[in-house]
Amino acid sequence: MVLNDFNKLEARAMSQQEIFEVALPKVEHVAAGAVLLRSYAETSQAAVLESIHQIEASSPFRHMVTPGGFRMSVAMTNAGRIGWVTDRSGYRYSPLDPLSGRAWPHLPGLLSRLASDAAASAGFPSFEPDVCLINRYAPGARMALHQDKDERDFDQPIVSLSLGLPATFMFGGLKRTDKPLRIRLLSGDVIVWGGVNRLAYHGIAPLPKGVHPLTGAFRINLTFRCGL
Ligand code: MD3
Ligand code: FE
Repeated sequence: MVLNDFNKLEARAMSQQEIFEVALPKVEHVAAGAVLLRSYAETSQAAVLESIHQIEASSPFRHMVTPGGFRMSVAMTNAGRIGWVTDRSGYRYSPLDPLSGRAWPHLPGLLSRLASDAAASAGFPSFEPDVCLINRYAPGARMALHQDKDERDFDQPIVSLSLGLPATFMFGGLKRTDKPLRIRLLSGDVIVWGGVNRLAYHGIAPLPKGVHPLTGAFRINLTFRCGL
C-alpha cells in the first residue's frame, strides 16, 4: 500500500551521508584563495531580498554607462559608505549616488554580517565590507570577462552572493587569455575570492530566460568589497 510505503520512508533513520550533508557546510574549492560555499545563504535569502527592496526604494537599479560609452546590460545599485559607479569619465567608488544626489543607503547589518561570516569561514577572519554592489540580471544580461581592480587594498577578499535564477560564472586565470572555468551558480551560493586569485579575470555568461520563486525573471548578485 502506497501510504504504508511512504510512512516507512519517513521513518527510516538518516544515513551517515545525510547527517554529514545537514551538519557540514558544503565547501567547494574553486582555485587558490577562492572558496565556493554552496547554499550558504539559503535560510536567509528571503530576508536578504527584503533588504534589497529597502535599498532600491532610495537608490533604484539603473543601467550605467561604461567609459567607452556602452550602456551596461546589468542594472546596478549600491549600499554602504561608498558605491561603485561608472560613466563616461571612468570606473570609481563614490560616496554619493549620482541618481539621487544623496549618500547610498546604509549597508544593512544582516548583509555585512553575512559577508564577514562567509569570509571568516573561508579563512579571512577580519573582513568588514564598506560597499555592497547589487547587480540585477534580466534574461540576456551578461558581464564580460574583467578584473575587479578599483579597490585600494587587494589583500582584502571579495564576497559574492547569488540570488534567484541560475547563472554560468566564468572564472578565468590571472591572464586574459587563460581559458575560463565555467561554474553554475545557484540561489544562496556564496563565493569568497582572496589571495592570489583576487585579481583573476571573471564574468557572467548571458542569463537564460527563466522564472525563480524568489526573484521572478531575474538573477541578483551582491558583491561585498572593501573599496576604501
Ligand atoms: C573572481 N559580478 O560586479 S561576482 C562584478 O555575478 C562582478 O554579478 C559578478 O564580477 C556577478 O564585478 C560576479 C563574483 C566575483 C567578484 C569578484 C572577483 C568573482 C571574482 C574577483 C576575483 C575573482
Ligand atoms: Fe567583477
